[in-house]
Amino acid sequence: MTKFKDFMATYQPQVNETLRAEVVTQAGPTAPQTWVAMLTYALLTPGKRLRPLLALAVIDSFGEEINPSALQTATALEWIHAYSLVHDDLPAMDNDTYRRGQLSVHALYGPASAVLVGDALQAGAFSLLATVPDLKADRQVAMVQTLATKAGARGMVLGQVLDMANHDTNEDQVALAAVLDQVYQKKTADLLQAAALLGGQYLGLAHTSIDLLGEYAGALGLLFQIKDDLDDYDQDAREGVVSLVHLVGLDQAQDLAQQLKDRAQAALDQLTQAEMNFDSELLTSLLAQIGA
Ligand code: GRG
Repeated sequence: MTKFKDFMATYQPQVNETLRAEVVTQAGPTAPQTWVAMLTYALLTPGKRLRPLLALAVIDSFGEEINPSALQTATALEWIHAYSLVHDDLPAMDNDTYRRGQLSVHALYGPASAVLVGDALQAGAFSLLATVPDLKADRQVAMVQTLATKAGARGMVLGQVLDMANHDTNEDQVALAAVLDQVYQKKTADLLQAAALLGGQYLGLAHTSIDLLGEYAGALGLLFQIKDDLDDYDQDAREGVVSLVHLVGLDQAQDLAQQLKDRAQAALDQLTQAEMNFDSELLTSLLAQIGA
């Protein structure tokens, strides 16, 4: 379990420094300071940086160096994640005043600015992938395509659409649980899956190995959400929030969590068989950390 914790402690500062520098580059030399400040605020508020760290962990697990190209690739995921949080907090969406323990972007700068910050962060993510230094163009294109698919109309944004529709539904428990499972897959797991896939595409791995990374991270992403629900079980009940765990019950949720752990571990085991250079220890440690 400590291996991924150590990895986080080592690379979180480098991820943050890369994010900070990229804002300045993307905004350009003539950008107003207030605009740079808004983008920096949205990206640099305290967070785990789990998505970039997962992409970096994949790269590290194949013995490759965490260099500026790897960091640029990985941080593109945080640009998408940050945009989704900024837009999710808007008055027209969840209307949250606080995010990551600080004022949300719309609460601090106003909703119109928050829309624009999210727009720029989303576009910026693709610019980062398309300009990764010293990376073959076919790998850049594959990464752009993957991130667009996982973040867009059939991925994370669809998760939000389904979630919004879900609030108005009168379905029974079983149907609701199925919808929520779909929401979790799209809203949470798809971007984590993109992180692992991007790591594999950055390395130029065979499709079969990239698929196994996707399998691992898809299960990890769902586990991440179910664990979050399990941790918040009592608080959600008090606040009237209906999570998947409430719908299926504690026992079944715990069974599901175990199945997801097993599925993720099986993907890592297959990858170990398929790839001589792959060391599964770091990704196993992340799985243990999320599943603890
Ligand atoms: C496109 C508007 C729009 C929304 C997309 C991602 C999303 C849907 C909304 C954000 C809110 C939310 C609760 C999403 C579920 C994913 C999730 C658990 C986000 C929190 O991720 P962490 O725990 O957060 O990694 P930090 O702050 O550590 O980065």
